[in-house]
Amino acid sequence: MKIGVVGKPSSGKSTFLNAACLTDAEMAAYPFTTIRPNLGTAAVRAKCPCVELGVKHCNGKRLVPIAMVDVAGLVPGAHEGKGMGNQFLSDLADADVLIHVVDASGKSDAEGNPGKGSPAADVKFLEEEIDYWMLGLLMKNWERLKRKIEMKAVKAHEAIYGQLSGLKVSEEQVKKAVRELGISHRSGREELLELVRRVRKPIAVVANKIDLPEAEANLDKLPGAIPCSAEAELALRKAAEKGLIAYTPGDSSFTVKAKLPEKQEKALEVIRGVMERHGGTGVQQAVDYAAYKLLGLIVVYPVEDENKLTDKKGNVLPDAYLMPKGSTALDLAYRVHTDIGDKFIGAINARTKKRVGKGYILKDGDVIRILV
Ligand SMILES: Nc1nc2c(ncn2[C@@H]2O[C@H](COP(=O)(O)OP(=O)(O)OP(=O)(O)O)[C@@H](O)[C@H]2O)c(=O)[nH]1
Ligand SMILES: [Mg+2]
Repeated sequence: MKIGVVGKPSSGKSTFLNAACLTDAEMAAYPFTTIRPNLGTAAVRAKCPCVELGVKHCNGKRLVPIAMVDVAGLVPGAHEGKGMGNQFLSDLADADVLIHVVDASGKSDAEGNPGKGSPAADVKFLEEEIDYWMLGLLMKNWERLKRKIEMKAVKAHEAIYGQLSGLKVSEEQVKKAVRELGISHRSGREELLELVRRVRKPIAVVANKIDLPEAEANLDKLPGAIPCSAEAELALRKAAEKGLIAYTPGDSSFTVKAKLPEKQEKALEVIRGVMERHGGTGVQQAVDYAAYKLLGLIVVYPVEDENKLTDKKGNVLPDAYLMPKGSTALDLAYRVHTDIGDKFIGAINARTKKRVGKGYILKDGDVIRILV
């Protein structure tokens, strides 16, 4: 699973990535600081079953890894080659979900330069860029695909899914949209545009720079957006790494553990105020929202001993995997290793100690031993 971080230049994408992944991507107050994509590993919060099942692992707050990519800024017309053009749209191809980092302060224009911006317009243009990009991919081959559909060599949804499958769109959604829109070999640009709107990757909108009063004032223009200060989260995570504060990503507050210089103490108190107003910095909230609400993922814990809940070496609940809802015991086996999937003969639900078959639908928080 992978989260793509998108938005116009200078909206704070790389800061968001660094805050979520503790990476060292370059951040700066000028557009197109990022050109080549930055990769990191973020974490989704989960309730570790260790507490409930009485084994020692953590305090119940589990962080499950998820890949994240931060790409170059998008400007209106990117799909036609404006700004950095289309390249970074391909950098997003294998993302399952997007987090759109909007500069909610409205203090940068559409190209990311200091000036007047419209956060609401930013949300719209970004969606359009993604749609036109996907439309472009479809239109490029539409004449050929159309003929195949007309000759009944392939069904419309198969042809379209085949063309878009590299983008990690859902086959089910493509099928549903093709049916509902009545897409056939007679369909044209407008109908295909409506189709890509329906099947594109889900997008979580983040109202970034909420530490600035201008951003706070703009929140009502971004309905449904998650208020966020990537800069605050980054500062907290760095301070926590140095042992200066106690803070777990996603917490609504933090505690200071060391005597700090006055300037740093003041900066932290400003951050505390932002967190009090919004229930946290918003970075972890956005990652969790993308994973759980938009992708509907569940977390599953494979073990090799269903009684001690350990692997062979005695590590308690060693792994946690994010999986799509509806995944089966066999899917989990393949996720652990292709070999394990090939040799699968059954599984044991460690909570009930009952044996389950390959078709068993995994539940969030399941602890499973796979039998090979
Ligand atoms: N006040 C405030 N500034 C922020 C926040 N997040 C990022 N910034 C600032 O915004 C500027 C741009 O940040 P980047 O993370 O480089 O933005 P980007 O979207 O990756 O930019 P490009 O790579 O150029 O597209 C920097 O000066 C950051 O310090 C935030 O939450 N609050
Ligand atoms: Mg950047």
